[in-house]
Amino acid sequence: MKIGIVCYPTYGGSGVLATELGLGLAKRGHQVHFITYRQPARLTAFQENVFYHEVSSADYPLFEFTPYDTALASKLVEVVKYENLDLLHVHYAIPHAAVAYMAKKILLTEGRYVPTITTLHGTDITLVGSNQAFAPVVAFSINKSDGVTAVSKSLREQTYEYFDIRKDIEVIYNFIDFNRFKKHNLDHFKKAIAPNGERILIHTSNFRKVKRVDDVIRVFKKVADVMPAKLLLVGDGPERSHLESLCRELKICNHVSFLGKQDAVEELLDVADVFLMPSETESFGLAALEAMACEVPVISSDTGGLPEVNIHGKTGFLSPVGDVEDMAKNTIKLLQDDKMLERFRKNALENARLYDIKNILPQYEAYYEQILASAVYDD
Ligand code: GMT
Repeated sequence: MKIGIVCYPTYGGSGVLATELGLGLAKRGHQVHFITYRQPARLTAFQENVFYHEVSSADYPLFEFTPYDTALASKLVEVVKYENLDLLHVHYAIPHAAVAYMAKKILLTEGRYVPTITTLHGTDITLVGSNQAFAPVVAFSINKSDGVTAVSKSLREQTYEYFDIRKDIEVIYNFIDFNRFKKHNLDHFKKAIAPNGERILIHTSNFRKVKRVDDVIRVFKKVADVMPAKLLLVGDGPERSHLESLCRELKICNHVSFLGKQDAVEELLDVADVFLMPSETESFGLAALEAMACEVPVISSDTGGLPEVNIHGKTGFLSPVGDVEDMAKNTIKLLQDDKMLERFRKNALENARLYDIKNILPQYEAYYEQILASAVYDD
């Protein structure tokens, strides 16, 4: 099959997932064409069957904002036509679902029909998509996609709740590649970070408000008050300097390391005892799955799709959003009981195996086949 993949090329979960999906499909013999405004972060080396088409939008003094949507639609038309693509799979509805629809309509004027599939990732429905500034276009373009997938049951339900959707939404969960995310037992690394055997807590994200990294720091403070502990903060984003001030205010700077964006997240997860994800909303929580694959239990909020991934009392603990007290209590309970921690580590790995890329990729392939077989042009 020849598949066009459109996504955000950043370190964000939707871009990471779309890139890994494309690379995985290419390994299974499909021809994959990434169409993005920059080389995707995880598209780093040559791979057979993988092609990359950069969308460059012309600048002009009249434009305060460059018209990316128009440039992307034009590029999609070109790539579908000249690379003879069978389908377009766009990740994150805004603006990709609407742009794909526009490209589809343009191609139709030339007698060429290309089915489009939109994968909903989270904030394209919740925080951003439901905002009236975008909502009418989001609803329209989801209804005009030939196929729609969501990364959790919770996100599918939220989509039906927020919009008037007249399509079946298929749930295909996020996945993990165990060749990369697995326990390596990097003991020398652990000694460097926690020389006196301190417990290691970790959080990875893009440090936006929705991730509630303040809560990570406040939970850590409560844990560090009762046991020697270190906190690794991986990633970067708009909240960073505010978070640094919070650490100074709580007088915990010596125990907190801001590591910035890291490529080898799996090496840091390898040394961690607990992963913290107190997000305000989270459609799935790919970062939590990455932690679980490395045998790290998860202390998270109970929002969105997190209860589908992090099983309360088995792979970690869930608490209401913002309940720092409960999250700290659960973390301390787990870290004070070696046997429980070991059991939770094994459970986390076992649960993560359900999301092995080897299980999920065939679900996408089957869905592609289904859409190709049933797509009917609907004006
Ligand atoms: O976080 C976002 O705003 C968008 C998106 C991204 O690009 O990082 O993240 C979402 O997609 C991931 C991959 O499907 C999910 O694992 C994340 O849970 C989801 N983030 C939110 O829902 C906040």
